[in-house]
Amino acid sequence: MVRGVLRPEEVPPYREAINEAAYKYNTEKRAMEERDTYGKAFLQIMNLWKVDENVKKFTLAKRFAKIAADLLGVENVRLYHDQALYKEPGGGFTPWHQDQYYWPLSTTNTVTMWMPLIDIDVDMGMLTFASRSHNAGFVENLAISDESEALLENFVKNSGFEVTRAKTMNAGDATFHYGWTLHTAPGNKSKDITREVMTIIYFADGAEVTEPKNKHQENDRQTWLGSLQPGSKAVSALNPLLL
Ligand SMILES: O=C(O)CCC(=O)C(=O)O
Repeated sequence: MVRGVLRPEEVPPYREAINEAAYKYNTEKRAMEERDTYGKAFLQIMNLWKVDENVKKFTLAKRFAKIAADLLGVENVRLYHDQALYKEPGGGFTPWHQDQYYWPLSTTNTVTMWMPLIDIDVDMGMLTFASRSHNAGFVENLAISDESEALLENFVKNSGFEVTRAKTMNAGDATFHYGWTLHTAPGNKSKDITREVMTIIYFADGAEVTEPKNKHQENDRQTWLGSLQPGSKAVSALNPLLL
């Protein structure tokens, strides 16, 4: 975890802009009881940088991209997409999963910044990692679901990866995880506080679009990669160079 990526006084304006855009573009209207496990885990509102100028400053910020590039050991990164992940009061756990299952990209040099916009503790849905599990690569062809939870939890136990998470995070702190890092989060036990988190996914410049391995990757190719053909450089207008 990196503490204080945003200074305390920088948080409120970004929080306000992200909240406004997230609730404006949220399409989840079902009551919690009517949703499946994935739907209970969070409201998921994507590519807010395209619809709000203030969120754009956040998502394209060089400060965040530089941390991502340094962690990946590369000169420059491109944006894959941003997403607000709001775990509502009483919201369910996030099943174990690997993000890169969804991404038709030729590189393993991918990383997600996960930043709470309010102070949170474990019981509000702290992101939890199987440390070093990115080394396992593509474990199962599984989307986020009850099935991924059962199989990947078992995989983590049997593989002996250490399961780690922060006890608390302040607004503006951030964690960074590889696209292949197995991760999960507990539910939000709070009665009335939504876990407001903003995330940005980066990949190393130079990556190519790969042949989709599942229907989600095909959807991602069309949605986040401007429908570029497999074999072409992942350089659509939605994937700006950030440094
Ligand atoms: O916020 C969560 O509960 C899950 C986040 C996640 O899976 C991610 O950012 O890759």
